[in-house]
Amino acid sequence: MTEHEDRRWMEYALRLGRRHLGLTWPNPSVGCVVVKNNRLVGMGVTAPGGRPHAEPQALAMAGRDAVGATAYVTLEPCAHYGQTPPCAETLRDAGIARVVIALEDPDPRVNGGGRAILEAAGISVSMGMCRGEAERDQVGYLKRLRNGRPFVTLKLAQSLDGRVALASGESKWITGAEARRTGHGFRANHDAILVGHGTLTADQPQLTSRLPGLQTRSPIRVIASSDGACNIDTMVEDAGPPIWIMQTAPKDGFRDAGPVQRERVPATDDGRINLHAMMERLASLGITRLYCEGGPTLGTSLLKEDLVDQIVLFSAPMAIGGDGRPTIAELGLGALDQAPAFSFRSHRHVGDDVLSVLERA
Ligand code: AOF
Ligand code: ZN
Repeated sequence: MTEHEDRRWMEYALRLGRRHLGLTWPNPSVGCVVVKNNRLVGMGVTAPGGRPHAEPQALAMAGRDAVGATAYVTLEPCAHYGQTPPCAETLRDAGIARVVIALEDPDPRVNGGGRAILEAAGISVSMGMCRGEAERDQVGYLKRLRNGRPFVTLKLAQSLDGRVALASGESKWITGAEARRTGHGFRANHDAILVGHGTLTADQPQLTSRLPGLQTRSPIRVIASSDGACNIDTMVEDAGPPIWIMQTAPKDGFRDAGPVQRERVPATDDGRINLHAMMERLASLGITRLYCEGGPTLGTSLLKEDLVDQIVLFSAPMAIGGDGRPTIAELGLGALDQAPAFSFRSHRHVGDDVLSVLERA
């Protein structure tokens, strides 16, 4: 197999893996393809809920064609006994001759162990094919393992002069329908969506993914409300995904209906939610990819706390003026070199608006 062919098959496996981003937490969404004589004989992606893993599914499809074949996996095959045997052993026992892996699995139960099982069986292993793309796809999984918090994407939708509403609060609509649809698409590949209590009260959003075909992909709905008070009646009624309320107030004393879970998190000195502690709690609950549509107050706090890894910025070709409400509130910077800095990763037109994706510099 030439390097060009290896790359092509790994890209195929990466595309498969991306399909279940947002559905497999706390597990990564891994893609696997089995190839024989440069022909695809099996493919799999980590199932919703995180199990079964990708490899046994791809091997089941390949059947006896797996003997002597090459497997392309976007993450090192696991080495531990869970509900099923380690994927590295399953690949070995299926007769796979060569395994191409994009990225080492830093899970302490794996961490080189999968590769070692394969090599001990005389299987040829290539590590690092398309590593950069695989890391990008696995940012949530990696962030939670390495930093104990989810990868945080902040969504902003604003006028060309950085405003989200008129002084009156009127904000419907600044960006157009296509931008809003694209925003819903982002919801679908995240594990959870976060809003502040202010946005919830102002907009009464459902926070679900309502794009055709993606209705079953709505993330957990997380609401940050330090005193725990929030009006979630419309959400409880829509039979959508669970609602988690992050609050500093005691959990008892609330009478909740439906799929509501309250989590008590530590407060800051001035009585607000300690956002670092909240992120740690979300990670311990399994969240790896968090999408914040939070509104200016929450977004500004996340920026201040350096908790924003990526921004998706929708900009509308409309001026609102300095009397409008700013996208980002006061940061109280004393010098420019203290400003949260990002680098542009991509731009594209969505309807009449522009979508920019920025990542933490
Ligand atoms: C693979 N293939 O498709 C995935 C892997 O709780 P368990 O037993 O499912 O194990 C979770 C761990 O398995 C997870 O932390 C990661 O190390 C690995 N995920 N491994 O071989 C897969 N999703
Ligand atoms: Zn596995």
